[in-house]
Amino acid sequence: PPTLPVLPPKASPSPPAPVPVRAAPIVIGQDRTEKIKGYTRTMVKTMQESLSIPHFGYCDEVDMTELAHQKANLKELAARRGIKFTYMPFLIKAASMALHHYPILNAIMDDKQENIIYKASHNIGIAMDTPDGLIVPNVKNTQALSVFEIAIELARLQPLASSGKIGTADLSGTTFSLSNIGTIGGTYAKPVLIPPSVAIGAIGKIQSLPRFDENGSVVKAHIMNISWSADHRLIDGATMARFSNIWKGYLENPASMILDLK
Ligand code: CAO
Repeated sequence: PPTLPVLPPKASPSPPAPVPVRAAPIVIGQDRTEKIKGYTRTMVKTMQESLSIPHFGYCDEVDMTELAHQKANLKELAARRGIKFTYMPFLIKAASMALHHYPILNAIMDDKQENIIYKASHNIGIAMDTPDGLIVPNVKNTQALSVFEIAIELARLQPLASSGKIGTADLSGTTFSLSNIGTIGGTYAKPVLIPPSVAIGAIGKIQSLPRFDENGSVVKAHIMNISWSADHRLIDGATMARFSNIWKGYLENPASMILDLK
């Protein structure tokens, strides 16, 4: 009897794309006045102050493929120690390590605009989206913390921020900031400085995109955009670009980060 052709096994269906989070529509039947308070009140004041600073922007893309390959492993290792692991601690540690090369980006100017104060602690502010609005607590002394210790500190700060219980100590003394808007979406942004610090970076969504490898072949890469803003009174574009290159280098080649870790 004729034999039936052997069909190739069916490829398992790819997982469905995540449904974008969409807030329930709020119908406002008539004008409503609401007192500006809480985190929004702070945002009004800080951003108003920020407006007096001449900002410039600098953007680049970072190939996160190596780190993306390590993510599952790192997540499992951290989970065994009871901590949820994301990219954030790496982004923060890489920034701190790059700040050692460009301490001017971790400096502030005194009120009279006569002196530059180079801050010894790398207190990296992290923009957090909470039910009550934007808040920027900082992870203190990141220059002395391991990537895992930064993850622990984020795990302490995040629930405090979401429940509106964050204290002044966690909010004050920011010397440099990162804002991971990519957790919500978007690629490039135009972040606004948090005075008196002189630089901030907005992290875009990591996307799977085609890129050329060193042999000229097209490969699937995990690409993340970074948008820096800096205070042009103290920082010039070349300094920002050189700092960004070091930060990017650590993230693209995590082994180089291990070499420089103290
Ligand atoms: N691109 C793609 N995926 C990302 C990502 C990015 N840029 N950043 C984080 N993710 C992933 C994480 O790895 C995690 O994935 P898994 O669940 O598979 O591990 C998931 O998204 C959720 O991450 P998270 O939000 O729980 O944690 P985080 O440490 O990455 O970020 C925080 C923490 C506080 C930065 C974030 O929750 C947040 O609030 N972001 C918004 C910041 C903001 O509002 N900025 C604007 C300020 S100006 O108005």
